[in-house]
Amino acid sequence: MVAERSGQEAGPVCEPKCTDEVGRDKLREFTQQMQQIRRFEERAAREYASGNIAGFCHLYIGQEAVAVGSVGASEKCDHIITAYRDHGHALIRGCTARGVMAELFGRVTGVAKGRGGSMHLFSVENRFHGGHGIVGGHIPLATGFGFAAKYQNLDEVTICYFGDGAINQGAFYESLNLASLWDLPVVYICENNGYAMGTSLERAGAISDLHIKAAGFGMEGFVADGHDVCHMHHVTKKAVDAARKNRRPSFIEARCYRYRGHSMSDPQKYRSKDEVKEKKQGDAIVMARNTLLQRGWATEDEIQAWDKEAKDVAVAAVEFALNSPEPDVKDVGAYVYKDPLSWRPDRATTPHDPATREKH
Ligand SMILES: Cc1ncc(C[n+]2csc(CCOP(=O)(O)OP(=O)(O)O)c2C)c(N)n1
Repeated sequence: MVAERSGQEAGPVCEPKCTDEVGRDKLREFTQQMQQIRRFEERAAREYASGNIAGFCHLYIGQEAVAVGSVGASEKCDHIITAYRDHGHALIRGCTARGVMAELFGRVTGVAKGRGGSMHLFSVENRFHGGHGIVGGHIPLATGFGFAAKYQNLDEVTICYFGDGAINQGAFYESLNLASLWDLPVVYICENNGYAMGTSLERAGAISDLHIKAAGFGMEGFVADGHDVCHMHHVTKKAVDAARKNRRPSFIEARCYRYRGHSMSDPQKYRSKDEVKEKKQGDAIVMARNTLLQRGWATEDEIQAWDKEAKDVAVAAVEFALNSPEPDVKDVGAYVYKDPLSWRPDRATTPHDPATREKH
Protein backbone atom coordinates (compact mmCIF):
# COMPACT_ATOMS: atom_id res chain seq x y z
CA MET A 1 0.00 0.00 0.00
CA VAL A 2 1.60 3.24 -1.08
CA ALA A 3 0.46 6.42 0.64
CA GLU A 4 2.17 9.70 -0.09
CA ARG A 5 3.18 11.77 2.89
CA SER A 6 4.80 15.13 3.28
CA GLY A 7 7.55 16.40 5.55
CA GLN A 8 10.49 14.56 7.03
CA GLU A 9 8.99 11.07 6.62
CA ALA A 10 7.67 11.56 3.07
CA GLY A 11 7.42 8.44 0.97
CA PRO A 12 5.50 5.20 0.94
CA VAL A 13 4.27 3.81 4.25
CA CYS A 14 2.67 0.48 5.20
CA GLU A 15 -1.09 0.17 5.08
CA PRO A 16 -2.32 1.81 8.34
CA LYS A 17 -4.81 -0.82 9.57
CA CYS A 18 -2.38 -3.65 8.96
CA THR A 19 0.31 -1.61 10.70
CA ASP A 20 -1.96 -1.21 13.75
CA GLU A 21 -2.47 -4.97 13.74
CA VAL A 22 1.25 -5.71 13.54
CA GLY A 23 2.14 -3.16 16.20
CA ARG A 24 5.37 -1.50 17.25
CA ASP A 25 7.45 -4.43 18.48
CA LYS A 26 6.72 -6.69 15.55
CA LEU A 27 7.32 -4.00 12.96
CA ARG A 28 10.69 -3.24 14.54
CA GLU A 29 11.53 -6.95 14.41
CA PHE A 30 10.28 -7.32 10.82
CA THR A 31 12.38 -4.34 9.72
CA GLN A 32 15.52 -5.84 11.24
CA GLN A 33 14.80 -9.19 9.58
CA MET A 34 14.40 -7.52 6.17
CA GLN A 35 17.62 -5.58 6.69
CA GLN A 36 19.37 -8.81 7.64
CA ILE A 37 18.21 -10.59 4.48
CA ARG A 38 19.21 -7.68 2.25
CA ARG A 39 22.68 -7.27 3.73
CA PHE A 40 23.22 -11.03 3.68
CA GLU A 41 22.25 -11.19 0.00
CA GLU A 42 24.44 -8.24 -0.95
CA ARG A 43 27.36 -9.97 0.71
CA ALA A 44 26.53 -13.27 -1.00
CA ALA A 45 26.59 -11.44 -4.37
CA ARG A 46 30.10 -10.15 -3.59
CA GLU A 47 31.32 -13.55 -2.53
CA TYR A 48 29.86 -15.12 -5.66
CA ALA A 49 31.62 -12.55 -7.83
CA SER A 50 34.92 -13.26 -6.10
CA GLY A 51 34.58 -17.00 -6.70
CA ASN A 52 33.89 -18.16 -3.14
CA ILE A 53 30.41 -19.38 -4.02
CA ALA A 54 29.96 -21.80 -6.91
CA GLY A 55 26.94 -23.13 -8.77
CA PHE A 56 23.62 -21.33 -8.96
CA CYS A 57 22.76 -18.45 -6.65
CA HIS A 58 19.35 -16.75 -6.72
CA LEU A 59 19.09 -13.60 -4.61
CA TYR A 60 15.97 -12.50 -2.73
CA ILE A 61 16.69 -8.75 -2.82
CA GLY A 62 13.42 -6.85 -3.31
CA GLN A 63 11.18 -9.67 -2.09
CA GLU A 64 12.15 -9.57 1.61
CA ALA A 65 8.73 -8.46 2.86
CA VAL A 66 7.06 -11.57 1.47
CA ALA A 67 9.03 -14.06 3.55
CA VAL A 68 9.28 -11.83 6.62
CA GLY A 69 5.58 -10.89 6.79
CA SER A 70 4.31 -14.40 6.06
CA VAL A 71 6.74 -16.55 8.06
CA GLY A 72 6.05 -14.05 10.84
CA ALA A 73 2.42 -15.18 10.72
CA SER A 74 3.32 -18.83 11.34
CA GLU A 75 3.99 -20.77 14.55
CA LYS A 76 7.10 -22.81 15.37
CA CYS A 77 5.14 -26.04 14.82
CA ASP A 78 4.28 -25.06 11.25
CA HIS A 79 6.15 -26.26 8.18
CA ILE A 80 7.83 -24.03 5.62
CA ILE A 81 8.84 -25.19 2.14
CA THR A 82 10.01 -23.14 -0.81
CA ALA A 83 11.78 -23.14 -4.15
CA TYR A 84 15.44 -22.35 -4.86
CA ARG A 85 15.25 -18.58 -4.04
CA ASP A 86 15.42 -19.65 -0.44
CA HIS A 87 18.04 -17.69 1.53
CA GLY A 88 15.55 -15.23 3.03
CA HIS A 89 13.06 -17.87 4.16
CA ALA A 90 15.82 -19.92 5.79
CA LEU A 91 17.28 -16.92 7.61
CA ILE A 92 14.05 -15.87 9.26
CA ARG A 93 12.94 -19.40 9.96
CA GLY A 94 15.77 -19.81 12.44
CA CYS A 95 18.80 -20.78 10.36
CA THR A 96 21.83 -18.70 11.32
CA ALA A 97 23.54 -16.41 8.80
CA ARG A 98 26.70 -18.47 9.40
CA GLY A 99 24.97 -21.74 8.62
CA VAL A 100 23.38 -20.36 5.46
CA MET A 101 26.55 -18.64 4.22
CA ALA A 102 28.62 -21.77 4.92
CA GLU A 103 26.11 -23.76 2.86
CA LEU A 104 26.52 -21.31 -0.02
CA PHE A 105 30.28 -21.87 0.27
CA GLY A 106 29.76 -25.67 0.26
CA ARG A 107 31.30 -26.13 3.72
CA VAL A 108 30.53 -28.88 6.26
CA THR A 109 29.26 -26.27 8.74
CA GLY A 110 26.47 -25.31 6.35
CA VAL A 111 22.82 -26.01 7.16
CA ALA A 112 22.87 -28.96 4.74
CA LYS A 113 26.46 -29.92 5.61
CA GLY A 114 27.70 -28.40 2.37
CA ARG A 115 25.80 -30.89 0.19
CA GLY A 116 22.94 -28.67 -0.92
CA GLY A 117 24.33 -25.25 -1.73
CA SER A 118 22.26 -22.14 -2.33
CA MET A 119 19.23 -23.90 -3.78
CA HIS A 120 18.90 -26.66 -1.19
CA LEU A 121 18.98 -25.08 2.25
CA PHE A 122 17.37 -27.35 4.83
CA SER A 123 16.77 -27.37 8.55
CA VAL A 124 14.71 -30.11 10.13
CA GLU A 125 14.86 -28.53 13.60
CA ASN A 126 13.32 -25.34 12.23
CA ARG A 127 10.78 -27.28 10.15
CA PHE A 128 12.26 -25.68 7.06
CA HIS A 129 12.01 -28.31 4.34
CA GLY A 130 14.01 -26.69 1.53
CA GLY A 131 15.10 -25.25 -0.91
CA HIS A 132 13.98 -27.12 -4.16
CA GLY A 133 15.41 -26.68 -7.64
CA ILE A 134 12.70 -28.22 -9.80
CA VAL A 135 10.13 -25.53 -10.60
CA GLY A 136 6.88 -26.57 -8.89
CA GLY A 137 8.39 -29.88 -7.77
CA HIS A 138 7.95 -29.17 -4.07
CA ILE A 139 4.27 -28.15 -4.23
CA PRO A 140 3.09 -31.78 -3.95
CA LEU A 141 5.39 -32.19 -0.92
CA ALA A 142 3.57 -29.31 0.78
CA THR A 143 0.25 -31.02 0.10
CA GLY A 144 1.79 -34.15 1.64
CA PHE A 145 2.72 -32.24 4.79
CA GLY A 146 -0.88 -31.04 4.92
CA PHE A 147 -2.15 -34.60 4.56
CA ALA A 148 0.19 -35.79 7.32
CA ALA A 149 -1.10 -33.10 9.69
CA LYS A 150 -4.71 -34.05 9.05
CA TYR A 151 -4.02 -37.80 9.25
CA GLN A 152 -2.24 -37.41 12.59
CA ASN A 153 -4.77 -34.89 13.84
CA LEU A 154 -2.09 -32.24 14.43
CA ASP A 155 -2.66 -28.48 14.51
CA GLU A 156 0.19 -27.83 12.07
CA VAL A 157 -0.07 -25.61 9.02
CA THR A 158 2.23 -25.75 6.00
CA ILE A 159 3.23 -22.64 4.08
CA CYS A 160 4.43 -23.37 0.57
CA TYR A 161 6.19 -20.69 -1.54
CA PHE A 162 6.79 -20.80 -5.28
CA GLY A 163 7.27 -18.37 -8.14
CA ASP A 164 4.87 -17.30 -10.89
CA GLY A 165 6.83 -19.61 -13.19
CA ALA A 166 5.44 -22.61 -11.28
CA ILE A 167 1.83 -21.61 -11.77
CA ASN A 168 1.35 -23.42 -15.06
CA GLN A 169 3.02 -26.64 -13.97
CA GLY A 170 0.77 -29.68 -13.64
CA ALA A 171 2.04 -30.27 -10.10
CA PHE A 172 0.45 -26.97 -9.02
CA TYR A 173 -3.02 -27.99 -10.23
CA GLU A 174 -2.84 -31.54 -8.88
CA SER A 175 -1.63 -30.39 -5.48
CA LEU A 176 -4.15 -27.59 -4.93
CA ASN A 177 -6.99 -29.78 -6.17
CA LEU A 178 -6.23 -32.53 -3.64
CA ALA A 179 -5.60 -30.03 -0.83
CA SER A 180 -9.07 -28.60 -1.34
CA LEU A 181 -10.78 -31.95 -1.91
CA TRP A 182 -9.25 -33.39 1.27
CA ASP A 183 -9.46 -30.21 3.40
CA LEU A 184 -5.74 -29.90 4.07
CA PRO A 185 -4.19 -27.07 6.13
CA VAL A 186 -1.83 -25.63 3.54
CA VAL A 187 -1.29 -21.98 2.56
CA TYR A 188 0.13 -21.73 -0.95
CA ILE A 189 1.96 -18.45 -1.60
CA CYS A 190 2.87 -17.51 -5.15
CA GLU A 191 5.66 -14.93 -5.08
CA ASN A 192 4.65 -13.13 -8.25
CA ASN A 193 7.77 -11.12 -9.10
CA GLY A 194 6.66 -10.72 -12.70
CA TYR A 195 9.27 -12.94 -14.33
CA ALA A 196 10.24 -16.57 -14.66
CA MET A 197 13.90 -16.22 -15.62
CA GLY A 198 13.63 -13.84 -18.58
CA THR A 199 9.98 -14.55 -19.43
CA SER A 200 7.43 -12.07 -18.15
CA LEU A 201 4.22 -13.40 -16.69
CA GLU A 202 2.21 -11.77 -19.49
CA ARG A 203 4.16 -13.70 -22.14
CA ALA A 204 3.75 -17.08 -20.48
CA GLY A 205 0.31 -17.08 -18.85
CA ALA A 206 -3.22 -16.67 -20.17
CA ILE A 207 -4.11 -14.59 -17.10
CA SER A 208 -1.97 -12.42 -14.88
CA ASP A 209 -4.37 -11.99 -11.95
CA LEU A 210 -3.11 -15.18 -10.41
CA HIS A 211 -5.21 -15.14 -7.23
CA ILE A 212 -8.38 -15.92 -9.18
CA LYS A 213 -7.00 -19.37 -9.90
CA ALA A 214 -8.00 -20.26 -6.32
CA ALA A 215 -11.65 -20.28 -7.39
CA GLY A 216 -10.93 -23.20 -9.70
CA PHE A 217 -10.05 -25.28 -6.65
CA GLY A 218 -12.93 -24.00 -4.51
CA MET A 219 -10.55 -22.36 -2.07
CA GLU A 220 -10.10 -18.77 -0.92
CA GLY A 221 -7.71 -16.60 -2.92
CA PHE A 222 -6.01 -13.44 -1.69
CA VAL A 223 -3.80 -10.72 -3.13
CA ALA A 224 -1.08 -9.37 -0.86
CA ASP A 225 1.20 -6.40 -1.38
CA GLY A 226 4.57 -8.11 -1.30
CA HIS A 227 6.37 -4.83 -0.62
CA ASP A 228 4.33 -4.04 2.47
CA VAL A 229 5.44 -6.29 5.30
CA CYS A 230 2.39 -5.39 7.38
CA HIS A 231 -0.08 -6.18 4.59
CA MET A 232 1.77 -9.41 3.83
CA HIS A 233 1.52 -10.37 7.50
CA HIS A 234 -2.16 -9.46 7.71
CA VAL A 235 -3.17 -11.54 4.68
CA THR A 236 -1.07 -14.56 5.63
CA LYS A 237 -2.29 -14.51 9.22
CA LYS A 238 -5.87 -14.69 7.99
CA ALA A 239 -4.98 -17.65 5.77
CA VAL A 240 -2.92 -19.47 8.42
CA ASP A 241 -5.60 -19.01 11.08
CA ALA A 242 -8.25 -20.39 8.72
CA ALA A 243 -6.05 -23.34 7.83
CA ARG A 244 -5.46 -24.18 11.49
CA LYS A 245 -9.06 -23.69 12.59
CA ASN A 246 -11.04 -25.05 9.65
CA ARG A 247 -8.41 -27.24 7.95
CA ARG A 248 -8.93 -25.38 4.69
CA PRO A 249 -6.20 -24.54 2.18
CA SER A 250 -5.89 -21.14 0.54
CA PHE A 251 -3.88 -19.39 -2.12
CA ILE A 252 -2.12 -16.04 -1.81
CA GLU A 253 -0.70 -14.09 -4.72
CA ALA A 254 2.07 -11.94 -3.24
CA ARG A 255 2.84 -9.17 -5.74
CA CYS A 256 6.51 -8.32 -5.57
CA TYR A 257 9.58 -7.65 -7.69
CA ARG A 258 13.14 -8.90 -7.70
CA TYR A 259 15.73 -6.15 -8.12
CA ARG A 260 18.58 -8.41 -9.22
CA GLY A 261 18.75 -10.84 -12.13
CA HIS A 262 17.15 -14.27 -12.01
CA SER A 263 20.48 -15.69 -10.87
CA MET A 264 23.98 -14.28 -10.69
CA SER A 265 24.60 -14.93 -14.39
CA ASP A 266 21.56 -13.05 -15.77
CA PRO A 267 22.34 -10.03 -18.05
CA GLN A 268 18.67 -8.89 -17.68
CA LYS A 269 18.07 -7.98 -21.31
CA TYR A 270 14.34 -8.63 -20.92
CA ARG A 271 13.65 -5.51 -18.82
CA SER A 272 14.79 -1.90 -18.76
CA LYS A 273 16.81 -0.15 -16.08
CA ASP A 274 13.97 2.37 -15.79
CA GLU A 275 11.52 -0.40 -14.93
CA VAL A 276 13.73 -1.61 -12.09
CA LYS A 277 14.28 1.96 -10.88
CA GLU A 278 10.56 2.61 -10.80
CA LYS A 279 9.82 -0.58 -8.87
CA LYS A 280 12.41 0.37 -6.26
CA GLN A 281 10.28 3.40 -5.36
CA GLY A 282 8.06 1.06 -3.32
CA ASP A 283 10.94 -0.66 -1.56
CA ALA A 284 9.82 -2.76 1.40
CA ILE A 285 12.57 -1.69 3.78
CA VAL A 286 12.11 2.00 2.99
CA MET A 287 8.36 1.59 3.51
CA ALA A 288 8.86 -0.07 6.89
CA ARG A 289 11.39 2.62 7.89
CA ASN A 290 9.02 5.42 6.92
CA THR A 291 6.26 3.79 8.93
CA LEU A 292 8.42 3.39 12.03
CA LEU A 293 9.51 7.04 11.84
CA GLN A 294 6.04 8.34 11.12
CA ARG A 295 4.61 6.54 14.14
CA GLY A 296 7.53 7.36 16.41
CA TRP A 297 8.19 3.61 16.85
CA ALA A 298 11.91 3.94 16.07
CA THR A 299 14.48 6.66 15.50
CA GLU A 300 16.69 7.10 12.46
CA ASP A 301 19.72 6.28 14.64
CA GLU A 302 18.18 2.99 15.74
CA ILE A 303 17.35 2.00 12.18
CA GLN A 304 20.89 2.78 11.06
CA ALA A 305 22.32 0.80 13.98
CA TRP A 306 20.21 -2.22 12.98
CA ASP A 307 21.51 -1.90 9.44
CA LYS A 308 25.10 -1.80 10.62
CA GLU A 309 24.50 -4.87 12.75
CA ALA A 310 23.01 -6.67 9.73
CA LYS A 311 26.16 -5.86 7.74
CA ASP A 312 28.39 -7.08 10.58
CA VAL A 313 26.46 -10.35 10.83
CA ALA A 314 26.90 -10.93 7.08
CA VAL A 315 30.64 -10.20 7.27
CA ALA A 316 31.02 -12.55 10.26
CA ALA A 317 29.11 -15.22 8.33
CA VAL A 318 31.60 -14.96 5.47
CA GLU A 319 34.53 -15.24 7.91
CA PHE A 320 32.93 -18.32 9.43
CA ALA A 321 32.36 -19.91 6.02
CA LEU A 322 35.91 -19.19 4.88
CA ASN A 323 37.32 -20.79 8.02
CA SER A 324 35.11 -23.89 7.74
CA PRO A 325 36.37 -27.10 6.08
CA GLU A 326 35.01 -28.51 2.86
CA PRO A 327 33.40 -31.97 3.03
CA ASP A 328 35.93 -34.79 2.81
CA VAL A 329 35.76 -36.64 -0.50
CA LYS A 330 35.73 -39.97 1.33
CA ASP A 331 32.30 -38.99 2.76
CA VAL A 332 30.74 -38.52 -0.65
CA GLY A 333 28.25 -41.35 -0.03
CA ALA A 334 27.12 -40.02 3.35
CA TYR A 335 23.52 -38.82 3.75
CA VAL A 336 22.45 -40.43 0.47
CA TYR A 337 20.99 -43.54 2.09
CA LYS A 338 20.07 -44.08 5.71
CA ASP A 339 22.81 -46.69 5.96
CA PRO A 340 25.62 -45.44 3.71
CA LEU A 341 27.26 -48.87 3.34
CA SER A 342 24.21 -50.86 2.30
CA TRP A 343 23.82 -49.37 -1.16
CA ARG A 344 26.67 -51.31 -2.75
CA PRO A 345 25.39 -54.85 -2.20
CA ASP A 346 21.89 -53.68 -3.16
CA ARG A 347 23.14 -52.29 -6.45
CA ALA A 348 25.04 -55.49 -7.22
CA THR A 349 21.78 -57.43 -7.31
CA THR A 350 20.02 -55.28 -9.89
CA PRO A 351 19.21 -57.01 -13.19
CA HIS A 352 21.31 -54.40 -15.02
CA ASP A 353 24.55 -55.32 -13.28
CA PRO A 354 26.49 -57.59 -15.69
CA ALA A 355 28.16 -59.33 -12.74
CA THR A 356 24.88 -60.68 -11.41
CA ARG A 357 22.67 -60.66 -14.51
CA GLU A 358 22.40 -64.44 -14.78
CA LYS A 359 20.84 -64.67 -11.35
CA HIS A 360 17.72 -62.77 -12.48
C1 LIG B 1 10.62 -28.27 -14.10
C2 LIG B 1 11.65 -27.20 -14.39
N1 LIG B 1 11.62 -26.58 -15.59
C3 LIG B 1 12.54 -25.62 -15.87
C4 LIG B 1 13.49 -25.29 -14.95
C5 LIG B 1 14.49 -24.18 -15.27
N2 LIG B 1 14.14 -22.99 -14.47
C6 LIG B 1 14.84 -22.69 -13.38
S1 LIG B 1 14.26 -21.34 -12.64
C7 LIG B 1 13.04 -21.12 -13.77
C8 LIG B 1 12.08 -19.95 -13.66
C9 LIG B 1 11.12 -20.06 -12.54
O1 LIG B 1 10.58 -18.81 -12.24
P1 LIG B 1 9.62 -18.54 -11.03
O2 LIG B 1 8.90 -19.80 -10.67
O3 LIG B 1 8.77 -17.38 -11.36
O4 LIG B 1 10.56 -18.22 -9.81
P2 LIG B 1 11.53 -16.98 -9.54
O5 LIG B 1 12.85 -17.35 -10.15
O6 LIG B 1 10.92 -15.78 -10.15
O7 LIG B 1 11.66 -16.89 -8.06
C10 LIG B 1 13.12 -22.10 -14.73
C11 LIG B 1 12.23 -22.19 -15.89
C12 LIG B 1 13.49 -25.98 -13.71
N3 LIG B 1 14.37 -25.70 -12.76
N4 LIG B 1 12.54 -26.90 -13.45
